[in-house]
Parts: sequence; structure tokens; C-alpha cells
Amino acid sequence: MKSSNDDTIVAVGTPVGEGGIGIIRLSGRDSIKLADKIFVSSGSAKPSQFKTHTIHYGHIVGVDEVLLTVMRAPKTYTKEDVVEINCHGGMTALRGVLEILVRHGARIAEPGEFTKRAFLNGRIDLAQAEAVLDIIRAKTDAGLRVSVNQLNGELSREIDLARSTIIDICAELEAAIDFPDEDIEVGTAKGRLKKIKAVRGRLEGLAGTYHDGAILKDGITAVICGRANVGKSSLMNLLLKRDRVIVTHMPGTTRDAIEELVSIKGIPIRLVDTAGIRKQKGAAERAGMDKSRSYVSDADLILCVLDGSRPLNKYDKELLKNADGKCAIIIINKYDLGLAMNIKDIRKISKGVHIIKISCLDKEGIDRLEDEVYNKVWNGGVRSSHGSMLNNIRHKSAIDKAIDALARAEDALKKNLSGELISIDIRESVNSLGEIVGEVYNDDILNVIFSKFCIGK
Ligand SMILES: Nc1nc2c(ncn2[C@@H]2O[C@H](COP(=O)(O)OP(=O)(O)OP(=O)(O)O)[C@@H](O)[C@H]2O)c(=O)[nH]1
Ligand SMILES: [Mg+2]
Repeated sequence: MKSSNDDTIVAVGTPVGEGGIGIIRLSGRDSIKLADKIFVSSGSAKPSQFKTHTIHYGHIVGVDEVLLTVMRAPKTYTKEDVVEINCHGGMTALRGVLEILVRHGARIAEPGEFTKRAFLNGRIDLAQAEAVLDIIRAKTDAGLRVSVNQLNGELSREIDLARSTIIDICAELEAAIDFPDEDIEVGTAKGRLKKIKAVRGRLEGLAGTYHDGAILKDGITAVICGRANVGKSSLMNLLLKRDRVIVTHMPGTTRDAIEELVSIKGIPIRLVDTAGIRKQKGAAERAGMDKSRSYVSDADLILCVLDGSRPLNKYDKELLKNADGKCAIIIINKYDLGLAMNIKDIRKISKGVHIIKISCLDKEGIDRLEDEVYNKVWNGGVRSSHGSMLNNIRHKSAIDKAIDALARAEDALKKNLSGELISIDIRESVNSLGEIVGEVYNDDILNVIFSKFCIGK
């Protein structure tokens, strides 16, 4: 991203397609001047005369009837002068307004550039900027709550607290190095060790929330697999609560993997229905089965479906073997037809995997299955989303680096090593934490973060 921060950017802020309204956003020092050039209102007042944060009716001549909002710096999204123009939804009107603004000197914004400016102008820190994208992409209410907390600065406050405690320790150490003979208060090695340990403990607690936070944000992939005709697609439709996949009495109905997003008890799940495994009938079916096997090997959760009205066959056994030792649930379907398979035979292959009996026909056992999915994902424990939660791998690896550096500093303190050596590790932990909130950053980090945003945000 080679944008400069002193020009005026413009973008459509609403999604492409038809809608009730479409919004064009302008940000930068010439925003209001540009609005003056293109906006005509009945009272002939110009946007530069409007009070800040007020909305006005008028026209962009030759294009559309609009409502225009003027928001003067610094109380705006970017901390710059911002103008928003509400047009009728639809790309033609929006494109028309956009073209006029570009002709008058605005530059089309890059992805995430408004939010990047909010960061560079100091309104939000980097972790808060990342939360904006997570809010836009939130898949469930619980995931949204984590990101809203992060945007409100909850994570940043924890990081800042840890960081400032370590900076104080660093200052103590450096004072002790610089003025060894002076009679100034520089604390004791024991006191410093205690403080570092406490900070490390807090950071470890935070790092421990990453597993759950990442699941709430990104969800998991659950793959429904099994031999042909056991009822995989029937189960997929029941979990999705709609008839998404074709179900027939013929084995080999599903030929390709089919993915859909579903929320099961608040967990975002990418649910995949796969082609049933059976004696191969042709190239297409073979390709489908290869795909099924590769989905199973990459799954976070395997839902192994068996037809309970038939004895286990070699394909069932292959499936159970592949799922053994992985995060899996064995589902015995068609329970309405009675049980013809021997549970002991299943147990011989899969010792610890939970077995659930269901009937897709009678819609029986689906609640229990959903409960078990929930338990599997949260390892049986009910997790709370109180306090801050990590949901971003960039933050997690920076915290891990900080924890390692603090552990080295503790070690050095215990061994009574020189203050210079200890402060190297301490500084490293300060920098790692600084990367999270953007106290420390470079263009590469910013490019990676903001290029994931949509244009107009
Ligand atoms: N009696 C009974 N029949 C079921 C049940 N679940 C599914 N079926 C029937 O089993 C047949 C196969 O169902 P599907 O859901 O297409 O099975 P599948 O595993 O997706 O099959 P493939 O895509 O061919 O691998 C259909 O006729 C379903 O109506 C059940 O719980 N009880
Ligand atoms: Mg199917």
C-alpha cells in the first residue's frame, strides 16, 4: 500500500448491488471543499457552511438526489474531515458520484484505508483496527462480542498495562546500570522478579484464551463422512435446518464435497458433506471419494456416520480407523430401523470416541448430537467470554514471544546476571507487546493487516 496520508480519499462504503441506500465516503483535508464543488441544495448553502455532524438534502447535479453529512475533524472515523453522501442504492448512481469526485481531485481509497488513517491519526490502535474487520466478518453473536470488546480497547488496555509495568522494570534496571553508586531508588532484584512473574502470569492467562477466541472468530471445520447411503446428506440438511443437499435412496448420490456455514450452539462451523465411500463406479466417483478422504484428514471434527440397520462393513471399519485418535463423534443413524450392528465391534476399533444414536428420518437425537459437538469443541468445559480474549494469531505469537523473553529475563535475574543482559530480554518483551497495539510497526505489518479489509472501510 503506497498511499500517502495527506490527500483526500473516496470510496463506496456500502456493498455492491441494489440496496435502499448507497453511501460514498470522503476523508481528508479537501473533503468539504470537494463537497462544495458538487453539492447543490435548495437553500444554496454550501457544505463548508454546514454545522459539523449535520445532514442536508440536495443534489449532485446530473446524477442523484442525495443526503450529505459533514463531519469535521477530529471527531470522525479517521480524525480527518469526513463527508458522507447517501445516494439511492445501485451502482450507477454511486459510480456517477464517485467519478465526479475523482475528477475533482479525490483519490480512490485502497482497501482498509479509512481504518488505516484512523490508526495512523491515533484514534484507535492497531488491535482496535483489526477488531473492525473482525466485527464485519463476525459469524456468531459470541464472536462478535469478543471483537466489539477488542474495538472498545479491552485487549489494548491489558497489553498497555503489562507493557507499562515492564517498561518501569526496564527503567529501574537501566537506572541501576547507569548510576550504580548513586543513592537513588531503583528497587530490588527480588521485587523485579516478582513483578515480571506477575506480568508473565497475566500474559499466559491471555494466551490461554486463544484457542476459544480463534474458534469463536474463525469457527471449525466439521466433516460428515461415511460409506454410501448411510444418511450423511440427510444429516447435513437437518443440521442446516433446510434441504440444501440432494438425498435419494440410491447409494452414490453425493459426488462432490458440499460446504455450508452453520452456527451450532454459537460455534461457527464450516460443515462439509462428502461423497460416500463404496466400491468405485467411475472416475468422477473415485475423485469424489479421494476428496472425502482428504477432507477427513484435514477436519477439526469428524462426524463418522454409520447405518445402524446394517452390520459394519470394511468401509465403515476404514472410516473408524481413520477417525481413531482424532476429534470425532461416531453417529449411528437409521436407529428407527433397529440396531443390526454390534457396538462392541465399533469399540474394538474406536475405544474412546463418543457414540450417538440418531434417526434422521424421525429427527431423533439431533439435539444430543449438537450438545456433543459443543462439548467436543470446548473440551467439555463451558468457556466464558468475560474479559479480553485473543482471537488473532498475530497477537498470540507476539504474546508468546513476550512470554519467552520474560521467562529468559527471570532466569537471568535468578542467576544474578548483569543488568545489561536482563534488559535486552525485557526490551524484547516490550517490543513484542508493542507490535500488538501498533506502538511498534512497519509498512509490511500494516499492508498485511489492511489489505484484508474491503474498500470503503
Ligand atoms: N429409515 C431411515 N432412513 C434414512 C435415515 N436417514 C437417511 N435415510 C434414508 O437413507 C437414504 C440415503 O440418505 P442420504 O442422506 O442420501 O445418504 P448419504 O450418506 O448422503 O448417501 P451418499 O450421498 O450416496 O453417500 C435416503 O433414502 C434417506 O431417506 C434414517 O434415519 N432412517
Ligand atoms: Mg449424500
